[in-house]
Amino acid sequence: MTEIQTLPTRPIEGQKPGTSGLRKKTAVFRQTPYLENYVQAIFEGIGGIEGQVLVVGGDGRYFNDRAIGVILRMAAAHGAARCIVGRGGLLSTPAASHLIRSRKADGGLILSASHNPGGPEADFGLKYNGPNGGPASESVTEKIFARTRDLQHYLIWSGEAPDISRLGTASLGAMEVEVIDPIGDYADLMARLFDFDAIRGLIAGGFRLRFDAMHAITGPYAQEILERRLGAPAGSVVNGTPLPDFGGGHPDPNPIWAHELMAAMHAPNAPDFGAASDGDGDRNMIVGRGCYVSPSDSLAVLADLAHLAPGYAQGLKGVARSMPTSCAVDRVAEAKGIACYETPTGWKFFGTLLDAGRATLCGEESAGTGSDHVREKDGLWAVLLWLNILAVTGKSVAALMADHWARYGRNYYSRHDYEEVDAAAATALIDDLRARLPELAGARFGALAVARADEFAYDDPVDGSHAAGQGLRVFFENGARVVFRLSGTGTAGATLRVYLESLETDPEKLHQDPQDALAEVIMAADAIAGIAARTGRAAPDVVT
Ligand code: VG1
Ligand code: CO
Repeated sequence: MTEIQTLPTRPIEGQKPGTSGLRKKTAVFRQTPYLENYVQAIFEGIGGIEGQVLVVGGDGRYFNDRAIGVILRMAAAHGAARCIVGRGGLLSTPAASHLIRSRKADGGLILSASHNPGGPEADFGLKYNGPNGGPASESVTEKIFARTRDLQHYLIWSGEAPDISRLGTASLGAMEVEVIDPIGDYADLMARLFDFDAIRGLIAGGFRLRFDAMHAITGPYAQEILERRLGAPAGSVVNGTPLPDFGGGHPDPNPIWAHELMAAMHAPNAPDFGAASDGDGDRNMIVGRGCYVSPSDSLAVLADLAHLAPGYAQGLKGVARSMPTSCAVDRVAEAKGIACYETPTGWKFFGTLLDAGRATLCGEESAGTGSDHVREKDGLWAVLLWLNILAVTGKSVAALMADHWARYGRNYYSRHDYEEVDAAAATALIDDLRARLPELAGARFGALAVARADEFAYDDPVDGSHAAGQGLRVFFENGARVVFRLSGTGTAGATLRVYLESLETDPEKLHQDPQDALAEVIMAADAIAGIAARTGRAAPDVVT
């Protein structure tokens, strides 16, 4: 007989969500009751799910299918009315966000560790999104974490979860499981926002594009939208079949991990436009022929020209960027006379601004851009907005960038990551620097003098919530800036992120290599924080 089982459990240490949900080694998640505990804590933390409708899906990484089986059985045991699941358990993060909104669901569970590698030896993750389709706020996240520390039991339906490989509705106890096509609704939304005729015309005229899905979730979405609906030749989408281990790579769209695309875009017969997305489809990388576009610059260009797409023809209500993201978009907002908000890292901080209609476009330096069409960043959305802009202006990516810098100046920008650093050493680096912040003003590092230094904290202008400890900032007198923070998405050791920026307005100096343009800031960053000495690393592991 199938029934609701109440199984005893004990709190598990460290189930603390980071920047975007809980991420751990797959092996950890697979060890019963690790996943069960966390799902129980989510359901308790949000006040129960009796009678609720939930969206469930993930990026297809190893353990995605089995984890969904557990989630469905637990949702049934907790009295949910219905779970809407992407066929095969697949849903990109932006598509899941859209589905929560369009179906007026009460929330959703998204299974992903995003840009982290997947597979039995790699990473897994789970996060809860609320009824607005966005990541749970800090306060909800805190409640979930509090429940993980106090669990006595979890509820699970004893029967098997239904087959989710075919469309249709099945039942699990009193709960319905509705398996839907993960792509159609999302593709329709994109068709409403962008001028597909104009993009189709561009492509029909010989414009060549290459989209690298990095063996992750966006492959089928990109094939449907770019190839089938917009007419890009078959094969324009590469690495388009989602694999449980993403082909052994990091599904992280940056010049390091998407080097295959970078090589193709710098080859003699390069396509006109290249793009890539990450494991769960919310990030994007944009490359023109021989021209990489930094995510911060991409946000600024999109903010400047979004009105060329039908969905944004009315103009933007405002823009928002995470604090470490370059100030390029601020200059656009200033010119347009619209508000520009500066939030902590992580998409959860944009939700209130989008819900309140204060911001239309948001972005992060980590290759995340999005708008109020959903409550997550959206990789393919950014690609389509770029294509729409290119179709309307008839310019190349390189020409658009040159125009942008000529008008607004160029915020040279780079992020240096030191990965899997000893956690104690990384924490000590940050703690010691925090203690020295008050003395830094006036100090000189090479050619640079410090104007001021602080630790970023955020007061949400909509709900008044306060977020402290969001990164150490050092501002120099010439307008340059360096930011230090520790990653909240890693699963081993600590990752130190150093964000470097300087503004250049001299028309003669707009086309340098960012590492050269930032050389003084890079040296100052090391002198200020003692990176090499404390981490034992002579150079960063990843430079983007
Ligand atoms: C990183 C990025 C951050 C992004 C987060 C989730 O966080 O820096 O900008 O929002 O990943 O993106 P952290 O704490 O490691 O710096 V995703 O596409 O991994 O969900
Ligand atoms: Co992601």
